[in-house]
Formats: sequence, C-alpha cells, structure tokens
Amino acid sequence: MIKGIDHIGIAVKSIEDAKKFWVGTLGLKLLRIEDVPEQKVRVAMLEAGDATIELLEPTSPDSPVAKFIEKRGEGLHHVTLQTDKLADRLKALKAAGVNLIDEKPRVGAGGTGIAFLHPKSAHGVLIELCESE
Ligand code: CMX
Repeated sequence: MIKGIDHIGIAVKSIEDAKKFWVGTLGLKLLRIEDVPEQKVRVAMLEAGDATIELLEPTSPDSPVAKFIEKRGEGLHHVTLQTDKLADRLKALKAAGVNLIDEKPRVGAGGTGIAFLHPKSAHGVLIELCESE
C-alpha cells in the first residue's frame, strides 16, 4: 500500500524568512513555490534526496496552517506518504476505523490527488496520503 515518503510539511510564518535557513544555510535546492488555494497555503518545495521538504505558509487566517501556528508555533506539520489507488485505500482505512479528514481524494500541491488522516488516528501525527502509481 505505502510506497514511500513523498514529503514532510513544515508550518512557517513566512517562506521568505524560512528560506534563509533551509536554502541559505542548509543549502537545499528550491524546486518551486506555488499557491494551493484549496488548502489556503503557499508552499515551497525543497529537494532533499528521494523526498521533499514542503514549507507551508498560510495565506488566510482561517487556513489550517494558520490555526496550527497560532496553537503550536512553527514546526513539523504533516508527513505525506505515497500510495497507489488512493480512493480504494481511503475506503479500506475507513472500514478499519481510521478517522479520515477527507473521505475522497482532493487536489493538493502539484495537482495530485491527496487526502488527510486525522492525527487522533495516527498517534498525534497528521498524515497526508498522495496518489502515486
Ligand atoms: N499535527 C498534529 N496534530 C494536529 C495538527 C497537526 N498538523 N493539527 C491539529 N492537530 C491537533 C490539535 O493539536 C488538536 O489536538 P487536541 O484536541 O489534543 O488539542 C486536534 O488536532 C484538533 O485541532 P484543532 O486546532 O481543533 O484544529 P481543527 O480540528 O480545526 O483541525 C485538522 C485539525 C488536522 C483536522 C485540520 O488542520 C485539517 O483538516 N488538516 C488537513 C489539511 C491541511 O493541513 N492542509 C494544509 C496542508 C496543505 C498541503 O500540504 O497541500
């Protein structure tokens, strides 16, 4: 089912500011910056070997990332795992009693199908599944 880690999401107040550390100091390569209006975030994708680091900046005070930063401060926000047959996997997870935030795939960064599992079902970690063949 799970094919690997796609990316790790880190909530930041400002991508411009966070880039100073992640790109300037650590030297990760900036792949792209894009708006994801459906999630009310702007994301910066950074190359980190086989996986990617995703810096998430809220674009609205009611963005889930804005609420996260308000409550917990900047930091690790979610882990994204690749899976095939996302819609089928979600049905199976629901049948297994997992608390799904998204019962059906929706559009995430890069236009791929994504869905979130609630942290209460994953030992405190927000898990994003993304479709990958
Ligand atoms: N990681 C771990 N726990 C989290 C969390 C996170 N990212 N976000 C919220 N929580 C916890 C809270 O601490 C809280 O726990 P307690 O009840 O123990 O205090 C609980 O989940 C509920 O949190 P809340 O502040 O009341 O927030 P909401 O219920 O309004 O929303 C969540 C929480 C996870 C359902 C919501 O943030 C969500 O739907 N997230 C998925 C969408 C998302 O994050 N999109 C941005 C990413 C964009 C992208 O990568 O494309």
